Amino acid sequence: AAALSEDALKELVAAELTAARDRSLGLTTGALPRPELTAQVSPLMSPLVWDLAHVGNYEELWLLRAAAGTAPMRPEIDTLYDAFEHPRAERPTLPLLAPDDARAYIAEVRAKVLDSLERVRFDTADPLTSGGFVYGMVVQHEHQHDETMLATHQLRRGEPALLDRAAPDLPVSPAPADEVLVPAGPFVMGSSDDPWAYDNERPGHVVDVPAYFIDTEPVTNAAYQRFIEDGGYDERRWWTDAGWQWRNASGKRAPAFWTREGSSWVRRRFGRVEPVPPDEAVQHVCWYEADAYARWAGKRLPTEAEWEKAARHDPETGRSRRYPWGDTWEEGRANLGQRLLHPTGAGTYASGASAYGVRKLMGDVWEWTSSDFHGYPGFRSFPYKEYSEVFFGPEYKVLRGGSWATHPLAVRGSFRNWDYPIRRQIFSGFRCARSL
Ligand code: AVJ
Ligand code: FE
Repeated sequence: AAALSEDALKELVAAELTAARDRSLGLTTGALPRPELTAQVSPLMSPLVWDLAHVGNYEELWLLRAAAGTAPMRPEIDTLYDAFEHPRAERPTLPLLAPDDARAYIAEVRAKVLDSLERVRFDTADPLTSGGFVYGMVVQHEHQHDETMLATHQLRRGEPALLDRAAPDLPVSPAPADEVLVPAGPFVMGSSDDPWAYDNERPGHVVDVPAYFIDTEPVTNAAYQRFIEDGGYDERRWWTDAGWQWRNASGKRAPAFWTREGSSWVRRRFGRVEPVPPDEAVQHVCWYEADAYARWAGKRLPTEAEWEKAARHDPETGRSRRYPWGDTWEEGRANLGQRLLHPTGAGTYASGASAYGVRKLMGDVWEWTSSDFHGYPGFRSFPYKEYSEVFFGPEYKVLRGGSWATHPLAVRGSFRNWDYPIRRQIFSGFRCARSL
């Protein structure tokens, strides 16, 4: 992107804003019964119509008011869509814009944004517009909420509302080994010059990582079933104190959306019930489950640095890549972008392997790491504290790599996601590591 002229960048921005909007509208129209847009499916989630108007309000705040210097369009609604003023559980009780009004508002914002794009200068001296940063931030934000809306869709009951495409015929070649050794040594974690990087990915800094083994594939449903069948949920020694507490209080004994049917497992996925595919990466597990599984397997979760070194470090050049396979996004190397509504089977996407031969570090499932969410050394919040900084601390665990639901523009090797260790409505799985 560094080589693109300002005009070319603006064309890209306009096209990506449009693509993101098509996706958002696709998740809030179609076969979805209209009352469900304003209903609350779970206290964990916002009504879909909240996400929709929030995306437009965020766009107004950053691309119109901040970047283009325009006056507020509807200042009275700002508080409704401020994620910090109203927790998710409370949102259905707010006087939210009705679906048609919400769509009209976000369309009006968008028209003004596209109009203002010609006037706004991408000023290299202004970090907000330099390289189109704030536009990239808004595109990513919309895609992030689209993924959140997919989690809402997964939680809802009733007739299926999303079209599931047939699984493509992907080449399958099993990884040569179940795990690989990453030798001890330094690598560059994070980035100081990625134009799309959020503040929490910055600055790039050298981390010296002791040697470790890391799994070449995420843990599959079949492997996870062995943990269940082996009594993994009943064995205190595999669980941390907090994990055991969660296990007792929640009563959970399998990933979310799974139910036992005779001697096998079925899962509910976007309104359809189907056998659990043994080969797919397990998803909808919380951090405590991932952590307990890893101990049962005689391993542990990778740290964030271990995950990122396996994904990005190129031992030949000493550089960190943007993606496991190289510096540019390439279609077909990862299961990202909601092309499917599920992870793929083990052995796929060999072409997406990292320099160390580790597969599926991008896409399929978000991967829990053992790390708490903290700022890197030299962290400075930008452009606002509420994106990352207010979440730093021991309550949140970091997830890496994106899921099948994550748009390619909203993830890269340095991207950091985070959530509470009890959460499993997200598209979360994991892989294991162990020290040498
Ligand atoms: C990075 C996924 C944790 O959804 O809370 C959306 C992204 N930030 N709006 C979230 C986000 C502001 C964020 N996560
Ligand atoms: Fe948001």
